[in-house]
Amino acid sequence: MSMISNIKGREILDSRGLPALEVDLTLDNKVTARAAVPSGASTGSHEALELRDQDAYRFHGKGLLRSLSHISDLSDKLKNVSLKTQSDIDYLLKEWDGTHNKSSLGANTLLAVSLAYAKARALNKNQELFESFDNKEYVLPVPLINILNGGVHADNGLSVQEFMIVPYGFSSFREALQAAAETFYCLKELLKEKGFSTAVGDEGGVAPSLSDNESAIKLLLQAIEKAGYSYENQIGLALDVAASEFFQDGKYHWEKEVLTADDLIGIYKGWSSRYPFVSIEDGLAEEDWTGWVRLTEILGKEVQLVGDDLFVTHIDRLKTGIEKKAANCLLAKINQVGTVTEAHEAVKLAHKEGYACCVSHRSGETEDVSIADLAIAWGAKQIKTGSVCRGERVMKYNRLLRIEEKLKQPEYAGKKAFSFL
Ligand code: 2PG
Ligand code: MG
Repeated sequence: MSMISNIKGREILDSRGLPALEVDLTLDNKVTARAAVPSGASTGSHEALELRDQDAYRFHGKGLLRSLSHISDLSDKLKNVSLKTQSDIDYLLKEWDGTHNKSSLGANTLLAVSLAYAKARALNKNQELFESFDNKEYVLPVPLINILNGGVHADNGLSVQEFMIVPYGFSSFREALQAAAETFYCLKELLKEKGFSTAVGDEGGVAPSLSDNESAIKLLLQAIEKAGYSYENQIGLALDVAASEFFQDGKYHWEKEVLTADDLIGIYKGWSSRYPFVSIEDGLAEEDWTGWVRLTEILGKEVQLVGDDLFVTHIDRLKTGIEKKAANCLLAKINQVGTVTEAHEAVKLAHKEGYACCVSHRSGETEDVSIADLAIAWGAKQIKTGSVCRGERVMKYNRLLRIEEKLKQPEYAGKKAFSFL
């Protein structure tokens, strides 16, 4: 592997207009790779630190000048250091940061460098990013497509953050995406007929002011039917409840009520028996381990239970979950932990322990489409990257279409992505 000759960072804007970090990493043979870092709105409190300047006079405190200065230091330190593998550079980044939550250099700073290096390594080997890892069994992931936004991604008052459709019953990614897009058009038509707004939220899903969460679920089912698909065996449903957002003083503040974990589990149980749910993410709060264990005992055999804020892509939190038997799927977000290697390690542990894995975007996204490649490279079989609307979301789907076209015998994960289907 050639050596790093320069790393140049810059502030760009993400899909919400907030500063995002981008770097161009150049090797001594002039190969250059560019990577950009996404950013969340409903962040788990155990996520690695996203370094922002907190200078109220620039970008309302969200500037990234401190990160840029760290990147310029890292560029100097990494020059002419001999690196062979991805973990070589990630180990150094982690060591130089030296904190448990990347609070000295910032997880965004580290990820910009780590991801750009991953892309440069692939380019240098004349490979696509998805080809540059050990796994050579390339399976196109099932997308969990957030076509109706609520929670902190919209201002419609719905407590559930993401209402997703999951087109698993198709033989290719292309067909699955087409079915999802057609369902999305039908959802918008239905909303228009009913006099609701079709304006979209942060992740490109519509964000109508509905009276309650269950109305949103019913609308999704109507849209699937109207588009001519079956919710019995083609398109399932998924939620990201993002329950930490409405957990206060040990209670869940849900649709004007104050509920216990058991009350919420009861609601999910009822919904799962009435509606075709395949996945529920962050159904309970990040600290409610007792609730999570019960939720998993009660629903874990019939529905995928995804830990996002619960695990924050951190191997230690995942280990705790495995020991306690909490959740059965890891949501993998590279910026939650700060390096490609650490996120990959978490995915490997999840797979080893029989947990499913879904690679995920953030609500603040950029033109960087690496997660499409990583979902394939890591054998994740599932990807969550927003609606079939808004450029920064569809770019990831389009990347998957191109990869599918490039593969000789592309395989779509389909039902195999979910152990109970
Ligand atoms: C989530 C994500 C992505 P955010 O909670 O899963 O959909 O949202 O990036 O705002 O944390
Ligand atoms: Mg989430």
